[in-house]
Amino acid sequence: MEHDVPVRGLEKRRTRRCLVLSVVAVLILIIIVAVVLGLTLTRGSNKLKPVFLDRCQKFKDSNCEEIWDAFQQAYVNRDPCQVPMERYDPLIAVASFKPSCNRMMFWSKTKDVVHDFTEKRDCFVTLEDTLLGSVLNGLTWCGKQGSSETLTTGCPGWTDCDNNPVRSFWNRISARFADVACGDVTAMLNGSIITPFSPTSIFASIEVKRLNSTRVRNLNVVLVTQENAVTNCTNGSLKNLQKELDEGIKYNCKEVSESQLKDCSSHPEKPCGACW
Ligand code: N1C
Repeated sequence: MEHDVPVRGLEKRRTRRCLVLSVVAVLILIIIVAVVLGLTLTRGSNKLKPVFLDRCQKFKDSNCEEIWDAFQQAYVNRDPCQVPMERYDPLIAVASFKPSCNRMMFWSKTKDVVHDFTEKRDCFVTLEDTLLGSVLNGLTWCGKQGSSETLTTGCPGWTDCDNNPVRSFWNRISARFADVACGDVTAMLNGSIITPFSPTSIFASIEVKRLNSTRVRNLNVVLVTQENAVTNCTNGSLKNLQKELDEGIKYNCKEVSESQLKDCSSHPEKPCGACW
């Protein structure tokens, strides 16, 4: 009996502590749920526009808001596997570019070597030097049905479905780049792989087919080789390339080692044509 009062006080304190702990636990749970929900609902949405505009504004006199609108109408509010390349036609119309005859550089499976070279020497123009190519280089985007958002995560990958927004974009602007090509055009292909002219590449499946002999005089292939080269200009796939070319376009192929290219990049005083 003597212990009755202190024991009851202890119990009360325990109950109060339990209550506080439960309230804190519930609050933490609510915060976690809210954060997770917030993250999933805004899953990388609307992050692309600022990058797009920022890169676009580096090109003088461009109407970047208009170009953005034309760009996003291609894929917004659509199933991300139902975006054929024609969806980008309006974009091409608002962001057209003037071709630089004799300076256009195509490539396949040599992305790093090509850009390393073209950045150091102001001789050739790749698609990534044009407004649309440079703005979207390295980015991923898609939309979803019933939403006006642009997502940058959870989008179909390059091979998940043919008509995905990123793949269709590169198909469409690569087609345009080849349509306007003129004079002598150059293509850097990879001499360290068995099939430098791969039928599934954009270069083979889109660009080469669209080079037109009324505008293009020569196609100069630069086959980039390494020490232990696995291919040379007699490679079978390059025979197919010649067959694919529009009659009247002259074909040329030269094996150039990567070290030769590097050497040339470090001597920008040499004339552009003197690298191979
Ligand atoms: O499929 P590819 O090469 O043959 O495409 C390269 C070819 C070039 O001549 C370019 O004009 O097509 C054009 N092009 C790009 O400019 C480009 N920039 C970035 C095609 N694809 C481009 N990318 C990305 O590289 C694209 O997202 C895709 O994943 C690769 C294609 O490279 P590849 O197979 O080496």
